[in-house]
Amino acid sequence: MYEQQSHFLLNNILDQLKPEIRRRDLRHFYTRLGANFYAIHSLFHRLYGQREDFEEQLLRLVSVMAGQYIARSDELKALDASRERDHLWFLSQEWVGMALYLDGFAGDLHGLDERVPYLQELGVNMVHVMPILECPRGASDGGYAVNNFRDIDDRAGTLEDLRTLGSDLRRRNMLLTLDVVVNHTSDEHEWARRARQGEQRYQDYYYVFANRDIPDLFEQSMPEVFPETAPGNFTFDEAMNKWVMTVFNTYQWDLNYTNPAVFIEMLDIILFWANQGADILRLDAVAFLWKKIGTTSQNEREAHLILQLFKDCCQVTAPGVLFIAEAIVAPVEIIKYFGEDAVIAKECEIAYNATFMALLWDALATHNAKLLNQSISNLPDKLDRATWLNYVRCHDDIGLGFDDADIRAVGYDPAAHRRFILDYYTGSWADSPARGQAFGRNEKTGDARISGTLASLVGLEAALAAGDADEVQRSIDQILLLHSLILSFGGIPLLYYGDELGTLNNYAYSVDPAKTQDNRWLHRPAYDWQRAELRHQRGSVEQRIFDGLKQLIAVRKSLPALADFNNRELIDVGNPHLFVFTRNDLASPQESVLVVANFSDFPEQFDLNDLRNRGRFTVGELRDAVSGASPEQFNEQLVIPANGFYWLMCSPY
Ligand code: OTU
Repeated sequence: MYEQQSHFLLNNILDQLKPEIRRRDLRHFYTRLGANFYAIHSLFHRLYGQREDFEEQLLRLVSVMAGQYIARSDELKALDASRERDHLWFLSQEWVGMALYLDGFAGDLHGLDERVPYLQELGVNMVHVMPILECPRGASDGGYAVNNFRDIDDRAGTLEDLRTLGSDLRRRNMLLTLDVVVNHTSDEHEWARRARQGEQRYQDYYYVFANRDIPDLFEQSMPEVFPETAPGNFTFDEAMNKWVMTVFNTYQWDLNYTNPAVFIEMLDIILFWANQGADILRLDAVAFLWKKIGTTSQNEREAHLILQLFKDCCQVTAPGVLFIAEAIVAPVEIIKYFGEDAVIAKECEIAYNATFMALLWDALATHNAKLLNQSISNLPDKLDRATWLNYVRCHDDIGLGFDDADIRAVGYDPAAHRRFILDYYTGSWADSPARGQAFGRNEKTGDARISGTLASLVGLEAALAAGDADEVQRSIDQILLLHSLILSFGGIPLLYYGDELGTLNNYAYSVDPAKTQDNRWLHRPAYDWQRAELRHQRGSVEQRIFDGLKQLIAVRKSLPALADFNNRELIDVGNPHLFVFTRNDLASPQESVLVVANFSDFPEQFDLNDLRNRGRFTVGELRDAVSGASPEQFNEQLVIPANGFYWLMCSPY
């Protein structure tokens, strides 16, 4: 019954499309629309079906999809078609990403174009350029407060520059990732300005309230994202004389997705950026898309429906384009952003593996992999056509997002353990070489997160200051150890700009009034390209890190076992310092890889016989794929150096 209704509606809509749309050759569009319409209609109906103008809104939705399909270039349409044929393309081990701030890395889009060879030298072939849209001149949350979703900030360049960069990257078989900040706009966005001028239509784009009644109800259960600098979730706007919901900073107004006009506008914007040549769109803060009184207003069911609807619509207009879910939430919640009850991703194909990231930092601070092993073995398998974005650092703080039950299961008290991790990385723990700072400390909950660059967090800053060569070496070993894991775990590794050179904290941010309140700027470096040249100087810190990573990346690309087909198996070798797993090459099992990582400051060992006896492997002549050498052994004991790792070629039975 229902499908018939949706077919009837679709035919009606097609009849009503404007003649200029109908006249075009839309064959592929119609095929995909036909295939997806039942889902689109159902989702749109679940979200907005109670409205009288529902059908009118649905017509607008389809018109937007058709309009952007018409605007899509032939080159991108051809890419869509080839990716439909090879629809698991992004699971390949050949992809290696880097996230960067354009101004800090290269100044502007021209500069970035010139620096592409540098990225290629390292082996990076996916570039995530963080927000470059028009944004406020002062504080803009690093561009995550957007003034205009359809134009590049003039400090970064022009739309034309972006399209040039996009086609340059395509020519080099590299991918472009751009952000779409779907949850909020800046208070300078035209919608916000018109809301302020009293236009009801635009006040309805946001959550605007005449008094504190509803805000107070929300506040009873909503946590605070930036408790120190933007406490509470609402801001009083003088011009409107009303309260507006601002979950992040006071100048970031949350969009109201109960209004279908907002959904349609944002879909149009998503498709617009797909049409500018983005291969992947990072959807920012997706956990926050739906607000409900009495809840945390994160991970709500409707937030998932919105994402599914974005995906279904994008699949019609620009099916080659992937979504990254940026949902830095609890482990069991993150995985839902691939889409629940599905075999292949029906929301976002890629999700930040914030769980793994936080666990890596835990392992480093504790010198053991207990919580890492425990938590990863508890994670459900991801869907088939979906993959993780694995990272060590990004432009944000490190949140200690592990599960309390897992912490208890390995014998720690959750509160005390989190306090220890925080003390360790902020350097207040006696034995800690880390130089991080606490971010987002919440006096009410005792919660806090961590800022600082990878190099400063692992102790390179302290080691260089002390002139301690051993400690310098240890920091470098740890930088490579962490990367060896994000490069082998399964998923797309996302390096963070500056980490490949061991960039230390940038304290200069504190003199900039637009940044001084936000210590995440510690780890958002401005490149010193002179220093980057040191990567060519043998023995320099920069060379040791850069070449180490370059080697790891090259080896990753050569090992099909490292592609992401749910082909990972965790192995308990009975040594808590070690994190061990296999990556099975499904096509040629003898090319499988045994990944072994040692988080201890001392050499560690495990018994290879044990593995053999358990009938899991034939490990004959051992060879480390990274160094090409045979690892040290004493009888059957495999020896792993302090903070060392191996990618061993092996054959599981
Ligand atoms: C994202 O952050 C961005 O990555 C941040 O740079 C922005 O400040 C923020 O959105 C607002 O646009 O929303 O789903 O703990 O991890 O705010 C998680 C802080 C987010 C960030 C969190 C994150």
